[in-house]
Amino acid sequence: MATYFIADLHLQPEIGAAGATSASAELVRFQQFIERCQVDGDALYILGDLFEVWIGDDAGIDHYPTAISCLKQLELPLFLLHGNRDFLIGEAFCAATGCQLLAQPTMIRCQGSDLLIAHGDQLCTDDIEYQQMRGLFQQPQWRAEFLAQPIELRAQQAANLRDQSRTESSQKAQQIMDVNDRAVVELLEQQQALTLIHGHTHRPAQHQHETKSGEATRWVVGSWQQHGDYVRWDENGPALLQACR
Ligand SMILES: [Mn+2]
Repeated sequence: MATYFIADLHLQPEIGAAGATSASAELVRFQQFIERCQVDGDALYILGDLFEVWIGDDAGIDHYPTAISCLKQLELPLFLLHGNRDFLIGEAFCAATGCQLLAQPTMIRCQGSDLLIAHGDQLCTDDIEYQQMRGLFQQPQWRAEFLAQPIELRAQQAANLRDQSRTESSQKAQQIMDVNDRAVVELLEQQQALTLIHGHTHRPAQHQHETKSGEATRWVVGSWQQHGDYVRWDENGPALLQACR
């Protein structure tokens, strides 16, 4: 049996402007991946940014019908962490998919090992502007006010935020948008963890870090769009794999 981890699928809304549904290559790959999980998986962890945009359960559940029914059909324990694109996923999504929402970060037990899971954006502490925005989105008042608006307005605001983020990202050094090593070590020590799996940076890799408790390993799950990156953890340990290779 194996435990599966995915992050940053950034699935696009399935309902087009004319109300027609369309299955993107990413969505088809996601469906195939879910079928694979069913074969030998004992759990699936989604480490954030499953969706490109989520403006509330009242809109999102209708915007991603195939992805939702795919998750619902999966007969495995299913866990989800918020990403920076889909942090408004809530209880209605969980009810529709059978997914359990986990706090960020969370220690889990996997194949006999303890490990820490997170989306990863909280570790990008060199990006001050980004962390300020993140802080705003965490505020209950901001969330309540955003969700109180009509769906069309929310969709427009989310599109503006994504445009802004794209422009800013293109002007920032790659280094600034990666995790900060000190933040990683602090988190590992605070959580007394020697293994961390996260996404967000779209830079699949295995890194080593020196901590007070010893050498720690950090696995970065890649994004879905290029190769369908995921982590599969079985009795031999974790491995970075690609769905379309
Ligand atoms: Mn992200």
